[in-house]
Amino acid sequence: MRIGIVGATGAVGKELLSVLEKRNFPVSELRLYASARSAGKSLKFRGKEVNIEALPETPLPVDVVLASAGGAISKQYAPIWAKQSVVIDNSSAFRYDPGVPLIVPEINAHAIQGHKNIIANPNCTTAILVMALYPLHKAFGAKRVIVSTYQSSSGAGASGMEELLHGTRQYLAGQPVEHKTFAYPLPFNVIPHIDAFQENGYTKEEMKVLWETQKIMGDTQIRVSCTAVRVPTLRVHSEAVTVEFERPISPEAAREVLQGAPGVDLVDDPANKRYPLPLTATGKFNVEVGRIRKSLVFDNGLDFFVAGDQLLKGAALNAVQIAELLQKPVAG
Ligand code: A2P
Ligand code: 11C
Repeated sequence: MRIGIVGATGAVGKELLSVLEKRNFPVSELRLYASARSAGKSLKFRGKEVNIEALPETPLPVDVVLASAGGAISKQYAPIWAKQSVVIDNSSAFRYDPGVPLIVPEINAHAIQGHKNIIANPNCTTAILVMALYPLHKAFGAKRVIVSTYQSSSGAGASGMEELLHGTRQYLAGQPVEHKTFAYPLPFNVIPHIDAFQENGYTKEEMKVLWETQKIMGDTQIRVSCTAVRVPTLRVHSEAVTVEFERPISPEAAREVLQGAPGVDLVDDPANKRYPLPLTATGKFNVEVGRIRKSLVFDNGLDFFVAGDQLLKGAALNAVQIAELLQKPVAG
C-alpha cells in the first residue's frame, strides 16, 4: 500500500513510522507531510531517509492517509484526501458522524464495512478504557462506569512533552516554570482540566469518553462519568475505573476474562507489587490491567486500574491496525 502520514513530525506521527516498521506493514511507498516549517527535513523509515513535504491542498497520491495533525487540518482536508484515498483520522473531527466508523479492531472491526473513505481512530483515553471494559461488558453487561484518568503530557502532543521536560528543568533550577500548552505548570502538579469546559461542567475530553465508549461498544445505554486529569508523566494514560454490571461478577471471574482478552496484559499480583504502571506500559502494544477488586460501593461492581501507551494503542498502533483491516475481508 502507498501510505501517507500527515503530521509525520508530531508525537503520534513518529510513532506511526515505528509501528509500521515493527508490524512489518506492506508499505510500497511512503509520503510524509507536515507544516511548511518541516518541509525539506527528513525522517528515517526502514533505514532510509524519507523527505518531509509541506502538506498540499490537493488529494494525496497514496492509498491510505494516516492523519495526525489535529482536528482543524483533518476537518479541512480529509474530504479532499477521501476522493482518492482511505483516510484513517486520529482527530475528533469525524468521530461522532453517524456515517463514519469509529474503530478499535479488537472490539468492532465489523463496523468498518461500508465506510466512505473516512475511518475515525478514537480518543486515546477511550481506546485504553474500552480494551479492558469491552471484554468484561460482553461477559457481565456493564451498566455504569466511573473513570478517573491520569493522562500524560504527550496526550497534548510533542509540545506537551517538551513543556514538561523544560518546566522540570526550570523548577529544579529554582526558576519560574513557563507554560503554554497546559493551563498551569505541569511539573510537580496535577491539572483536572483537559480540553474545553462544556455547559454541563464536564470537559470535552471527559464527554468524549462517554460518546466514544457508547459508539465503539455499540451500546447507547451504558453510562460513563469521567474526570480527566493531566499528570506529569511523559507517556501512557492510566485510568482508575469502577463499573457496575448487570450480572454478578467476582475478581476471579474478571481476571479469567481479561487473561484471554486480545491486546490486554493482566498485571495483577499486588502481593508482589505487580500492577499497571506508566513505567512498564511505555512502548508496549498491549494495555495493562490490574488492581482488580470487588467494589465496596456497587453490588455487581468491580474496581480496576488500566495503563496503556496512548501514543500506541491510543493512537498510532490502533491506526495501523485499522489499515491492516483494509487489507483483509472482515467477518460480519
Ligand atoms: P510541524 O512539526 O511541521 O509543526 P503534535 O500532535 O505532536 O503537536 O504534532 C502535530 C503535527 O501536525 C506535526 O507533525 C506538525 O508539523 C503537523 N502540523 C501542524 N500544523 C500543520 C499544517 N498547517 N499543515 C500540515 N501539518 C501541520
Ligand atoms: C489528551 N486525550 O490526552 C487527549 C489527546 O480526542 O484525539 C487526544 C485528543 C483526541 O490530551
